[in-house]
Amino acid sequence: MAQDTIFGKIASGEIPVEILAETERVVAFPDIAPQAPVHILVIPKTSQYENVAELAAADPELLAEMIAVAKRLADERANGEFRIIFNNGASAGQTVFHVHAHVLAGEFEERSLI
Ligand code: DGP
Repeated sequence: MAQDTIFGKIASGEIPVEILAETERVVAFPDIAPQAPVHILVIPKTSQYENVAELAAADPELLAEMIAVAKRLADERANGEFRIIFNNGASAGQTVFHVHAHVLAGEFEERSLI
C-alpha cells in the first residue's frame, strides 16, 4: 500500500490541481516542473500502488486505462505521439510513491529521459 503521498491528496481532491483528463479511475494534471512542451502526469485515483511494477502485476487493466488517457492527451495536445516514462523505485529517480506516468509530447530534448 502506497503511503499517503502528495498524489494521493491530489487524487482525492484535497489538493486542487488543473485536471486535464479524468476517468472513473484515472486523473491527469500538469507536472509542476515540466521537461517538455507537454508534460502531464497520469495517475490512478487509488493510492494502492506505489509503482508501475506493482500496478501491472495487480491490475493491468488500470495500467492500460492510464495509457489510453495518455494517448488521448497526446491526440488533443500534440500530434498523437508521446513518450511515457514510469520511474520505478528511488534509485531509478522515483520521488513520489504513488504510481504515475510522465507523458511527454511536443518538441523536446531527444536524449532527456527525465
Ligand atoms: P518522479 O521523479 O517520477 O517520482 O516524478 C515526480 C514528479 O512529480 C516530478 O516531475 C515533479 C512532480 N510533482 C511533485 N510534486 C508535485 C505537485 O505537488 N504537483 C504537481 N503537479 N507535480 C508535482
